[in-house]
Amino acid sequence: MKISRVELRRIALPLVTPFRTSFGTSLARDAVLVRVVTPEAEGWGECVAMPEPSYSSEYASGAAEVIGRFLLPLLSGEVDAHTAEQRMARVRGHRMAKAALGMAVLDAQLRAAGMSFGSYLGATRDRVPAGVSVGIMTSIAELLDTVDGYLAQGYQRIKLKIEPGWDIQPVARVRERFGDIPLQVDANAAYELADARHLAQLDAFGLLLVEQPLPEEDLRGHAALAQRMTTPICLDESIVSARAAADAIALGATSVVNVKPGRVGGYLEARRVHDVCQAHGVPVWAGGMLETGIGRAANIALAALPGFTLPGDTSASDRYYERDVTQPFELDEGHVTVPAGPGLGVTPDMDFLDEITTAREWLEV
Ligand code: NPQ
Ligand code: MG
Repeated sequence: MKISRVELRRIALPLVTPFRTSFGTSLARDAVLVRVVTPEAEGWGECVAMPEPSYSSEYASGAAEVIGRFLLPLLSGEVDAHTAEQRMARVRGHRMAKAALGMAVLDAQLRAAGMSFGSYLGATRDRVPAGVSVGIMTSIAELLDTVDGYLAQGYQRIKLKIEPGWDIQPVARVRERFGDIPLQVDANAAYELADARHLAQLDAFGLLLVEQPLPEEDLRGHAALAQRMTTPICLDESIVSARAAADAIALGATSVVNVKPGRVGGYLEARRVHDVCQAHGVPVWAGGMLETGIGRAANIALAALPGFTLPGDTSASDRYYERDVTQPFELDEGHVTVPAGPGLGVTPDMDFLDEITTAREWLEV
């Protein structure tokens, strides 16, 4: 198909509550959306980059610039999701920018073909169990109330953000109050290998995994840490491609993998990460980047692939937003439903989208 033109939108969607991690606190989701217009259909993509380079080196304005200045010019003439990925490979890095544009191309292609994301990617289920990510809080009491609320809503797994000074106690108190619920932690790279003895105290709590305890580049450190604690290590920030997943597994740096299409350059590469992990018997789960219903729809479809055997951060829309850009994803007996319609299976409410748009730009290919 030929891309006629592309719209870049910057949106600001307030969060229902501040979301605090080891790298900062977010009060709203400030993101870039991509709309690809073709004669046959329109497609939507969501860029997961944060406004600042705090989770990874990419940031929203930079991604928008790379999409408009370097990626879109590569997509003239006949393209599809695969050829777009190949052409975009000439640009080094900028995986979240590539993922957003590639997702919009794939959505347009699939809507035109009348095929859902799930069918295209190889989903084997029509609903997936939903986990929830719980931020760092100002008190244990607030944390316990928050976890209580999510469990009451039916969430199948609790993930606690941790950092030095907020780690062992919160985990111990959640275990004490709620017993053996499925529980894991995410440090977002806040520790060093020297903290191994401290982190090994987590082994007493039967966690599913500890996510990205050390910095993104420290594969050797994660492999050494894995020898010093029994809780499985799960990498997130470090896994930037299927090759990175294979290397981390071979080095003993990870035994579970958090799959995020934005972090690895798109949904085609995310499926390759899944395939590589499955080939090594390594379970994967779908990570989250506080996506709106656009990115959420695609992640839920991906989470329905066979190797996704752990609940992901595919929470309901109302975990983050009072009102979503699309029809909201809701929890039904602890599960979210994989959209069955063509492409993403959801469409943005354009009036609401206009209300939350802070900037927009039409680009010709
Ligand atoms: C993670 N996500 O797994 C990321 C961290 C994260 C759900 O924990 C704005 C945009 C704020 C993306 C905060 C979850 C964010 C963000 C945290 C991603 O590491
Ligand atoms: Mg993480």
